[in-house]
This record gives sequence, C-alpha cells and structure tokens, in this order.
Amino acid sequence: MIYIENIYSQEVLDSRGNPTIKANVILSDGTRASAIVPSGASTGKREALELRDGDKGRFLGKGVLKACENIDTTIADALIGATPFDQSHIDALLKSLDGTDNYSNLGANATLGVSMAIARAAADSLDIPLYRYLGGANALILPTPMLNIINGGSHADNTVDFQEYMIVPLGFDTFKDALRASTEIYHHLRDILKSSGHITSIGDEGGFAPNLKSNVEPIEMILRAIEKAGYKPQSQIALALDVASSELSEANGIYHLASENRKLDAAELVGYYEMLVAKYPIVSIEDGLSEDDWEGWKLLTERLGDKVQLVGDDLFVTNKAILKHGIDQNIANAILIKPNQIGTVSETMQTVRLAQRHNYRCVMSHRSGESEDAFIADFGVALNTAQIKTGSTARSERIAKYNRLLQIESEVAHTEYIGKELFKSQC
Ligand code: 2PG
Ligand code: MG
Repeated sequence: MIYIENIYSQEVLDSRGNPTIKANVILSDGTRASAIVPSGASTGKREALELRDGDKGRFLGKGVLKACENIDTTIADALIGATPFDQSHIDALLKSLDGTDNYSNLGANATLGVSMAIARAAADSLDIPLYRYLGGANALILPTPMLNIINGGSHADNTVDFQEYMIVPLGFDTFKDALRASTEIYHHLRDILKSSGHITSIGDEGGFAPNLKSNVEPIEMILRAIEKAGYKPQSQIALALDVASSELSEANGIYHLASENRKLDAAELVGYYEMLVAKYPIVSIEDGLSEDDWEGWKLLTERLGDKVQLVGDDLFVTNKAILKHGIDQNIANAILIKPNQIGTVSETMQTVRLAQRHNYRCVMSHRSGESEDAFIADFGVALNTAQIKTGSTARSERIAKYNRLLQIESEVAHTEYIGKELFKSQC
C-alpha cells in the first residue's frame, strides 16, 4: 500500500517578493510533489489565518519560518504513514491538529500547502491529471476567465479606487479563442493608454495601473480597446468589476471614492452601480459593498441581483458557514473561491458544493500575491466552477494558470466553454 513517506517545507518567494510556503511531499512509491501557497493584499477580516513570523529583522516581519516549522514537525509527524488517496481524511486531520476554527495555531498557509501537495502527489502517483483526480470524469468545463486589465485600489500605486477592471470574454466557443481575444484587447489597451499620455506600468495582477481621474474612465478606455481590437462589447466581451469596497469604507457606513473626491453611503453607492450597469456592459460586480455592511448588501442584491452577478469575496471568505448565512438572507448570488481563505482543499470543495446546491455561481480565484503554481486552474476545472479570475495576460504567475487551462483544453475531448450560456440573460 502506498503511503506518505515524508513531508517538508521551504520558505520561497511570491510574485510580490514576499516569503511564502512551499510544501513538499514524498510518497512511498517515490512520487514527489509540491505546492506553493498564494497570499492576498486586500484580505477579508474573517479569512483563515496566514501565519507570519513578525520578526522585523527578516523580510520586514513577513517570514514564514514558524509555519514551515509547523509543517516539518507537527504536521509531518501526524501525516507520515497515512494514505495520500483520502483527501477529506487528510484535511480533517489537519483541521483537528490545528484545533481552531481559523487555523490560528498552525497557520492556513501551512495547512493549505500540505493539503494541495498531497492532492497533487496522489494524482501523480495514479498518473492522472490533477483536475481528473479531484473532479473525476465529469470535470469538463473550461472556466470563463475574468481578466483584470486595469488595476487600482490596494493592488497598484495609482489614483483608481476600484481594485479590478476585468474583461469577460464570454462570446466564444473555446477557452483558447477567448484568451486570444483578451490578449489582443490587452495589447490595444496599452497602445490607447500610451497614445493618450498615460503610463503603461502594471500592477500586482498584470493589469495596467494608470492615474485616471474617475472610476468610469477605465471602463471607457477598455471599451475603446475592445472595439479597436475588432470585438463587440457585450455580446463577445463583457466587463466585470471588483470594487473591493471594504478597502474604501470608512466609519459610519461611508465609502470614500478618493479619485472623484466623493463620499457615498451604501444606498448612493448602489445607485452608482445601477447607473454603471445601465450604461455599460457590466455582467459582474464583486465586493460592491463592505464585508461588514450586510444591510447594504441586501439592498444591492434587491436592486441588482436579477441583472448582474454579485460576487462575495471578502464578504464570504470561502467559508461555508458565512456563505450559508448569506444564502439564508438572500445576499449576493455568487461567491469567489480562494482556497487560502479557508485552509484546505476539502473545505474549499465543501463551500463550492454548498454554493452550487443553492445556485450561487462560483468563481475560482488567485490571490494578488501568487506563484508559478497553477493548482487553481486544475481545481476550477475539477469543481466545474465555470469561471476563474486569475489576472491579466501578463506576469508569468498569472500566465501559468492560463497556459495550464490551454493545456487541459487541448488534452481533453468534449470540454465545454459556456460563457455565453452563463451570462445569456445579460447579453
Ligand atoms: C481579490 C483578490 C484577487 P487579494 O480581492 O479578489 O484579485 O485580491 O488577493 O489581494 O485579496
Ligand atoms: Mg476581491
């Protein structure tokens, strides 16, 4: 019988040059696999704990040696000898070893790294792709990407308040064609920015980070790029926003749009979104209101929930219990799925299952601090999330995911790309 022979960790770097965890697993049949954990900047308050050393003498306090030690001692001691082929058992063991709700003992960066590395080792040992191991024969949907081509908020040092302006290439029959169109638009956007005197440097997720005067200007620029590239806004390329509004909220339920020099309450902000949705081909808004503003979310869902996808990221933090609360109260209609918000592969799967049972859409997602690890590409296909958010068509840590999806599409027969179907009522 094949068992886990060794588990060990390394402190490596993420795409922002911050330390993160690489977990390595060796099986008794000689299989070796590893996984690298991502890290967010605009994190939700109720995310599982990312354990950092806090020793200012190393990496400005961001080292992860304690989390590494937890892998090399507590976790390795408990999991060596176990079968790698029972993911939910492995993840339940990780949870009970930690003993808290949010992994504040071992660190969710430690547990997720091991959880992912064991899943990958199991797949490699069986000589099947990761998406097939985690998803079975029914894992056939290539996710429609949301590509973040203008970065703002805490992902860029510019004046744009909203964190992410994304294009959604929904009107195509294959992932490959959708990605090609998106890439062409990205290049045209660079030319447009350049010729109108803006900088073309990029933010954390590979989108451009120009200093623009309002939160509408990026939308206008992107629409010009779509047309210049020869595509039709709406029917072929729609737009999506991640406002990440927890970052804009002040005390007393006020949201500060600094670039427009305006302060809005929740109802006014919802009114602003209604105007945007009426005027532009926007099919999805993420974190339109702050994670603490459930009243505001209720209003947003009432007013726009049957017109656009409303995605809870900081709001739900991939947490099944919080999502359940949202479902019960009719808050949002979709959830962002980030494995490191919850701490293991199995808990991520549970949250996706709950969402899918209640017709909440799922968007598999990267973090703003990423690595060359493309686990989420396989994971999105495995869980039929049908959507993925993994940055622009620049920066290798983003491209790694797109290239993996291209490979999956090319090696599997009967895959489906269902962007048109997903957003048919909006296009
Ligand atoms: C988000 C993410 C990813 P971060 O808010 O959706 O784009 O950002 O990883 O910084 O939380
Ligand atoms: Mg978000």
